Amino acid sequence: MFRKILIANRGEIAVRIIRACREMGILPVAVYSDVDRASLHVRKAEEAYAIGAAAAAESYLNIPKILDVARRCGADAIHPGYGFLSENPAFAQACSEAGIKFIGPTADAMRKMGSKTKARQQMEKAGVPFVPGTSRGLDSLEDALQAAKRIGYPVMLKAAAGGGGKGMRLVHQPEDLKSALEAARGEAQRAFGDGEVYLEKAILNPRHIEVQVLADEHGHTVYLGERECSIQRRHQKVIEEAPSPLVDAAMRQRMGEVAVRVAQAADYTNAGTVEFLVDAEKNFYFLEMNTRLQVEHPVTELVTGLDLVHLQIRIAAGEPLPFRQEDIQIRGHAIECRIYAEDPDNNFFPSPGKITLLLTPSGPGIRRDSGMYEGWTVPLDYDPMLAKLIGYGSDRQQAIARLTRALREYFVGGIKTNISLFQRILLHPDFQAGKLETGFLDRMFQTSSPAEAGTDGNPEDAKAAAIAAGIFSVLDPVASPGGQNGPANRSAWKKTARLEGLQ
Ligand code: MV4
Repeated sequence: MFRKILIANRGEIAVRIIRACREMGILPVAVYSDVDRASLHVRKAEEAYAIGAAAAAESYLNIPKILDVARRCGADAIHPGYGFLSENPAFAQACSEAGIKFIGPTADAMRKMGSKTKARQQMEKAGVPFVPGTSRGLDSLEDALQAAKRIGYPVMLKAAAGGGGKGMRLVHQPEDLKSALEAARGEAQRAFGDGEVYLEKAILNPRHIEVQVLADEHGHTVYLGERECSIQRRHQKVIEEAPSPLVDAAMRQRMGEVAVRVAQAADYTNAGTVEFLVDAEKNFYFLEMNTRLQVEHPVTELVTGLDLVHLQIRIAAGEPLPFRQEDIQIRGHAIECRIYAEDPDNNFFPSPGKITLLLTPSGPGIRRDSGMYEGWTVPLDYDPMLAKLIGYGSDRQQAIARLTRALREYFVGGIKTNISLFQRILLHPDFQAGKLETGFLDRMFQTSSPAEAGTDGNPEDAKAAAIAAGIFSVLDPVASPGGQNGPANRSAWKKTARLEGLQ
């Protein structure tokens, strides 16, 4: 087993990995950029090394600097977390050449899954269902027109080199294909340095359901159930849960077995996630494979009772999986909220700054994976995710009840956060009913502002409602929907009491 592991990351995931190291008696080593000197992961590590300026290219993406620290401190292995270098084959390769174990898949496995067209070619070989489309880049407009005609509109243009929606264009008719193809190519080139674009049949209003897989270095591959990740904003996941309200035991087994075939086709080892698009008829199609531990791994840990970071480290140390597929049980329900330093009342602009007060939730069924502490200053230089708040219960209703209770307890003073957004989502009737297709948030933002809710669009009523909402938000800032903790429906006696107090 490793004696010392370097964590090539920051924030909540670095803290998460440090915790696993401590529990396994492994010394955790942190690296940090100039603005992260006082951050939580540095404080919790056994040793910490400055690696450069705030810009990621000067620090968390700087392979030579990170490997130099690994050599100097005598690290046996490196855990990349997610983001940064976690899916960079050159980094995995460099670790291996330096004799330092990369805790993740091999560079080759990453390369097979990094290009979406290469991944689709792998899937064809493995007999995995994927969205009808082209398995190579489009050579010309003529090529695209013929492929789209064969597949049938609407079609989706996609960047071969990327994910996350960049370079993606939905095309409903042939006349629109030329401009969409040029736009997709340009965006892909700018985002990934590779303008290769391919084409798929568009799945309208899809669900995003992903399967966690785990493979050791002795040929054993298992799936650990699925996660529902359809509630996204601009291709960023906002809330994730396990199990998916849409998936029954039979579908879980079918998706799991396909996910295992995907991993085996790529000679995959360690933790990975196979993403699927699911249509209204519950058909599922391979979308892409993420060759890293994901942000939302805690919901899988809670419903399986497994620690995925422990297992990643054990697999990297050459141990066989300590269980078989039939030993894996899904029990209860877990829902995760990604807490961001951003202002939902100001177009979600980042809200960096000093955390002057931090009231954190706990109690039954609450897990908090956080990189924050009171007095810490949130830097502007990185992704604004501060923490993840996860509610676990014996069923979905209890998980929701615990999570909404915990969100009311959560207060971060000195900066804005999106905590109030989650109350609105979790209390939304469509969410409670499990109606989670990917357009959920767009619909919620369009229809649930106070001015429109319940006034069926009558302008005079809408104006009156807006004034009323404005008055309440001034008189009771904590309870206003945009406030940190204020669920839109703060109880009447609290509002009355506060109003009387003010008169
Ligand atoms: C699609 C699609 C519809 N049809 N592919 C979004 C980013 C990347 N993960 C793939 N995505 C999509 N691919 C076809 N053929 C719709 C989306 C999509 C989406 C998918 C899952 C969750 C949220 C989404 C939001 C917008 C678009």
